[in-house]
Amino acid sequence: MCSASASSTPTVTVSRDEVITGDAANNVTDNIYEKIGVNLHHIDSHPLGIIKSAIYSFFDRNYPDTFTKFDDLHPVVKATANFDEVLVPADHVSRSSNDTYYVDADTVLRCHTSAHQAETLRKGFASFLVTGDVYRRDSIDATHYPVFHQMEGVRVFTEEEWKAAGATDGTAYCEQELKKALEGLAKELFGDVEMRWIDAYFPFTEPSFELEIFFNGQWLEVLGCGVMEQQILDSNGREGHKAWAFGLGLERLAMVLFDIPDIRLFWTSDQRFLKQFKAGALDTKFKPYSKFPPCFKDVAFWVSEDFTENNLCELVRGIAGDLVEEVKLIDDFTHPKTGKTSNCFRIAYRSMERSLTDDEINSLQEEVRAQMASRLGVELR
Ligand code: FA5
Ligand code: MG
Repeated sequence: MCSASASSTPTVTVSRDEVITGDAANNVTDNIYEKIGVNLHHIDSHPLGIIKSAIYSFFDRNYPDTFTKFDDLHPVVKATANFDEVLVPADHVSRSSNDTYYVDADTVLRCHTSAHQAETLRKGFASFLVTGDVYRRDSIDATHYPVFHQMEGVRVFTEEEWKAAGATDGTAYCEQELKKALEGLAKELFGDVEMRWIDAYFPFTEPSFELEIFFNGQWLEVLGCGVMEQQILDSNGREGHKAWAFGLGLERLAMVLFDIPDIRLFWTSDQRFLKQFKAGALDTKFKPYSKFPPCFKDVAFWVSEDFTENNLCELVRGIAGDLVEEVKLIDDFTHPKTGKTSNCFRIAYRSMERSLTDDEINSLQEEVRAQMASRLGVELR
């Protein structure tokens, strides 16, 4: 249940054929499939393993014997668990195949650890932490990656518990306890960093909040949270109880804690990165071992009806892998006469490990252009 394996060997437990099926709904690509079972958060000396342990120890110290920990629940889950059981509306964008990886029409790569809320409640756990890899079709930049890690936290209170604490309103009590826990965690991890609460919306909590931390000159969203919707508790064996819940982005927290400037670094096998981190050491500041210049390539085209930025990002990631640093829309206009829309995207290529040659970048870009025309059906300009 609470495995703390220090192994770095990928342990894929679902075969490629089970994940990359010929099902019409399947949109899992090879580079996504390869991430399943890697479980970076199981490696004690990896920044993700270090941050996971630090969060565990915060909760163990401040809430002794309260949270049950799960960190090996499989990322292939039923769409019902990922969406319906946490009340995601039938027409919510996150259900679209533009945003989520489908194995088949009923099965997805979880897009958040909230996929395990309902089943864990049904199993009888009242307070738990669920850590795991999550998968999203998303944009490309230094803080977004299609595979990342979350830790879900849930704490259920019985009516006796919140009344015994002197509260008159269970929801207000949960909100207060939630913010106390997360502010305590952030203070412990980061000390005196600038942070702020933002009102948010999630289908599974009300009220809902996000916490942002000031990092590298910008506000960085590190977690979402709120008071659990009553229906989730009532449907899963906790009638009339109250709960708070959060979902932390582990990469984002680790970036702030260790000064890691780019989310791709978590996946590198370069020892110049990995060697800088030690199990249990929270005071490491990452020292960049190289700063190779980025190379920018623009691509302009008339968009097709079903063109999306996520599809473009996945196509570029499929060709350039982790050599792509950012894909950014820099121009968007609609021709007044023809009504056709033109987009221009700027693609930044950069290796974290070495300098790239012009030839290498040009051939990547040529392949991107070719596949944009053949697979995305856009008209290059
Ligand atoms: C959720 O996933 C909610 N399930 C969180 C939650 C749980 C809310 C329980 C309420 C109760 P969101 O989509 O905002 O929310 O993602 C949560 C965190 O994951 C973000 O704050 C961010 O830290 C991280 N995150 C989101 N997308 C990416 C990405 N592409 N790459 C890296 N980190 C990401
Ligand atoms: Mg968010």
